[in-house]
Formats: sequence, C-alpha cells, structure tokens
Amino acid sequence: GQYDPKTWFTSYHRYSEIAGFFTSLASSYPTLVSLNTSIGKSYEGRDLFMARIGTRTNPNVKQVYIQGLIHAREWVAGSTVQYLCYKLASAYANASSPDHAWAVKTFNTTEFYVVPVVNPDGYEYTWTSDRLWRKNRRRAVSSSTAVGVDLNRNYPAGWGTDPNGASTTPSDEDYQGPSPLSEPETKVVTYNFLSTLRSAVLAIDFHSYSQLILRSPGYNYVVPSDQAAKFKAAGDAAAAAIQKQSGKVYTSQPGTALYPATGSADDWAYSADTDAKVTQDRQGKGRVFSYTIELRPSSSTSSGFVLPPAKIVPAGEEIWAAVKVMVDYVMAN
Ligand code: ING
Ligand code: ZN
Repeated sequence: GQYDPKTWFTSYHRYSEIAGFFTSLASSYPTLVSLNTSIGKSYEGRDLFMARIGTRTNPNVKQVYIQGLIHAREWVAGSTVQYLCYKLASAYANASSPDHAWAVKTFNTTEFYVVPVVNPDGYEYTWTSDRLWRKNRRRAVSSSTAVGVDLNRNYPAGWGTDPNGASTTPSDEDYQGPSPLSEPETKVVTYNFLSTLRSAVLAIDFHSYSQLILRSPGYNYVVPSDQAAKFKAAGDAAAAAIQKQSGKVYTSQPGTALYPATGSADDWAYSADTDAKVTQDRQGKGRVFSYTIELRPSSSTSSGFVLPPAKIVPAGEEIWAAVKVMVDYVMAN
C-alpha cells in the first residue's frame, strides 16, 4: 500500500500522509513503536505527533530525541526522520537485517523519541503556496502584517542575547518572535521534552542544506572542555560514517562556525539540563549531546532545498549510518 517503504520513500508527502505513515509504522511494529497522535497543536490547529520507539524493558533506559521539519522548506529533513524510524523498527524486528544485532543491543539501553513534523503549518504552506517558506504561520505582532516566526530562533537558549544571532524584525527569515517560546510549536516540543525525556543523552535536529554536522553550542554557551571534546568526537565519527556509506562529505564543526544563532533547538536541548532558568527538571541528570545536521545537497549545488526525490533513500541511508555511530559513541561516553 501507500506506506510500503518501497514506494513511500520514492516521493515527498503532505503532512496528513506523514501522520498516516507513523500510524502505519506503529501498527506494523506494535511492540516497539507507539504513537502519541497529539502532544499539542500548531497555531493553525494541526497536531504535533510523536513516535516513541523502544522496548520498554529497561527502567534505566536513556533517550535519544530526534526532530524534523522545524523549517518548512527543508523537505529532506522530514523524509530522513521517517527513514530513520523505519530503519529502527525494521532492523529490530527482522533477524535477517544487517542491523539487527545493533538494534537489539541498542534497544536494551536506549529508546527514541521522535517529533517528525515540528512545523506542520509552515510545511503545508510549502505545498500549497510557497515552496521556500521557512517559518511558522503565525502573525506574531499586531503592529506588523508580517507572518511567521523562525521556530529555530524562538527557544529559550540565549534568546535575544546577541543582535547577530537572530532578527527582531517580523518580516525577516530569522525573526526570533516577540518572546522566548512565544510560538505554540516551540512550547509544545519543549514542554514535551522536559516532561517525557527524563534521561536524554542525544538530541538531533534535522535541517537542510549544506552537509554539515553542527554541534551545540551555536552561540556563546561555555561548554566544559572535556565535554566539548566528546561532542566533537561524536560529530566527527558521524561524518566519517557518512563518507564510508555514500562517499558524501559532511563537515563536522561547531555551530558557531556557521553563523551565530540564538534561541535554537539544539542549544535548548543541550542547555535543558544545565540552565536552571530553563528548567529545574533536568538539573544534574547529565549532559545532552546536541546536534543540528544539515542534510544534502552540499552548499555548492544550486538545487538547495529542492532535493530530487531520488535522493531520499541515499540521504536516509547515510544518516542511518551516522546515527548508529553517534548513539554508540554517546552511550559509551
Ligand atoms: N540552518 C540552521 C538555522 O537555523 C543552525 C543552522 C542551526 C545554526 C542551529 C546554528 C544553530 O539557520 C538552516 N538551514 O536552517
Ligand atoms: Zn533549517
């Protein structure tokens, strides 16, 4: 049918179809995949849904958090997150999978929480009106007719602390919003992260494009040097795994090396356990390795955000290789 992986991954899909894909995944792998069909709603009233992939056998399980499509036009971020979920479930379930042993070992200690579509309103808008829309669809300040807040500048991690880190102009592509967590979508995912991910160890926010593995912090958070070395090592290992898988070169570098960004999701996930102002919940629970991965194509190609559907599977395969080594590194370090 429609959700058969052989056909599903040959094209991009609308928001409601993606929700259907996850419903289908949960019913195909009922002991491993469960779907919360609404962890909260977008501004226009669409459900943000979350898949939990794990065996529920270990009370001390650690969590890996994955999200996609916070930026509407970055369609391959959506397909890649879907692909990872499919690989996790099918590798665990099928003894003949080359990844079966890895999956069995990993699910003894790890579970995955996945929000596949953080920005459903913006994503739908890229299908109906403007393929290159980035932000959400809320008119955030009454004094301006401009629509949309950059959700990846709206988190309470350094929000508003650096004029170069985000824009205060509502019409700009990197408009930070009127206040931290002013947007329904960022409120939903942060509240959900804190309330459910008690022992998160790794967070990955998927974007496109430029083939980069960016490690938090993306602004002037100070990370202890021993920790920073580990963040680098896990990012470097991911880049190496990608190159081995597909030959593609992804550059592993600090988030700040691209351009400063305040209020981003990756810094929030990193700081959620260290910044008492953000949350008391996770203090002392351990550091979260946190990354933004910019998918295909590389920055030198002109197709940019419009990656041909024939690249969905190759992109998914190389990122599957990367995620496996990142999980291994983080669990060992
Ligand atoms: N790039 C990211 C952006 O939000 C980023 C890059 C993310 C930089 C997080 C620093 C921290 O601008 C895209 N393509 O969205
Ligand atoms: Zn992006």
